[in-house]
Amino acid sequence: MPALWQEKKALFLPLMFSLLSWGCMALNCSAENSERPYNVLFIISDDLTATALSCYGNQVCHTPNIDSLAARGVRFTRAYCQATYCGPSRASFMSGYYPHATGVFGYVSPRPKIGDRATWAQHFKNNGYYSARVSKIYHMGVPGGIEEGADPKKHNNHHGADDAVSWTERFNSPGPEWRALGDGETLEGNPNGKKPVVGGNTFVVVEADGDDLVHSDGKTAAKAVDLIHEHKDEPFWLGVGFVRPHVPFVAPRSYYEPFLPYSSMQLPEKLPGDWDDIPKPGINYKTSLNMKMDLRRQKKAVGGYYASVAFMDAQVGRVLKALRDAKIEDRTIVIFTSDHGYHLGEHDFWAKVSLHDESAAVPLIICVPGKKPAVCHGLIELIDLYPTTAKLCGLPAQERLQGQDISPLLDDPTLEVRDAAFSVAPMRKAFLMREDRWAYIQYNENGSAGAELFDMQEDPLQYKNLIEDPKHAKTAERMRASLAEKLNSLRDNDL
Ligand SMILES: [Ca+2]
Repeated sequence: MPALWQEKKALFLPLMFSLLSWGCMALNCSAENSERPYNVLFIISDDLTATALSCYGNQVCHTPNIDSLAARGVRFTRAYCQATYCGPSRASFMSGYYPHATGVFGYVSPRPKIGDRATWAQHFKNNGYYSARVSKIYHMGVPGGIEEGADPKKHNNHHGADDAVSWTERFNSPGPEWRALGDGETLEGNPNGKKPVVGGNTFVVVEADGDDLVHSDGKTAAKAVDLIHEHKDEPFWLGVGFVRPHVPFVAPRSYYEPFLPYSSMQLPEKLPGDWDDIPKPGINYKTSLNMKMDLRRQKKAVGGYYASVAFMDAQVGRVLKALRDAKIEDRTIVIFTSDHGYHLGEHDFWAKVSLHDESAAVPLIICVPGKKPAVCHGLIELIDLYPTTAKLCGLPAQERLQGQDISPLLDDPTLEVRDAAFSVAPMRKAFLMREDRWAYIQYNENGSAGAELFDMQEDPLQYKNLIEDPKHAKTAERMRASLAEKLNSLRDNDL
């Protein structure tokens, strides 16, 4: 029966090919370097600020599982995202190009802009790896896309701004989000308390009934555990995307206990006149004022956020345990990060978009088997992850990529790979150049909507804008020039 043979051949040949190529790769690996790690486990949280993690110094929110990874890997204290909200940040580190190179500033896939060039996961797939994502790696609406996944009528529409060819397989993790059963409150835009619990990009806290598996992140961890066991004998690039602590702040009740009563939560210091030296577009899009959140609601927002972080940390623990159980910890590179940071009331700012450090910096831990644990204060960018992991795994280098191989920092954390980190907030037409000592933020490409300059040694919390200070005019001018040069250089690309 020719048709059946064709079908069998169609299945058989690629299988033979992949067995042969994996066999060759395994031989190469053992011949060249039997110690070479070759799996990549990329764990990314959504809207997570480093300041909420105990390994970054938070005394209230305990994150033992992420801390355990930090204790055996390299923890970066100055890693920056390339855009301060989901869509462009994720499109950037997955494609290997800056947002101003691709023009991807919104919530869309980078694919139309990069043609057939391989994304990060796809480069590994093209080199014989099993490549998969669980839940949100490229942009996916939270909570909308996560809820839609749970709705059988909308079941096919919930891949978000995903890129199908990046993956051998992909899996979504639908969840109830703000509709979860439990005690919920809308904190934002609800001064009289009459608004019900709502969806969308709104500050909502739900102390949920039931266990971890009710929620998207619980299901994501469970699926990742299964995939690790199923694919432990072949090289894999596995992306595990947790959606917490993105709003709504939803977690099982037990995760809230350390943060009750909410009145015990501490808010950042509020300085009178703090906004007086901030240009108008530098006032964040969400503030205590425009969200109409009084002190009680602000403290509950912090507690709700921390509970979501603690819940997400527990899911990270399940995934890390699977690596140990599958006995592949010694040949798997583990990366933990977030797509951008988050404000928790600093300057009365909330959420993302801002280019202050709380929002533009990200937590980043890279754990490579055989390398010593360390803390690295060097400036690096999320866009560096693609070329760095390709190098560590011995994959072909690609000149076109705009990130840098920062793997030397994993051997010597005192090295300096970058003079500055670069990030943008496209919806504010805002740019950040972050050097060791200085943070320079500019609004509009020509600076016509103002700028901020901070001495990060003297003023790490960024209270005193020095842009008008004649003593620092030269520094401001130098950084304005280096920003223009950076934009020029990244626009010079192969796209
Ligand atoms: Ca995000």
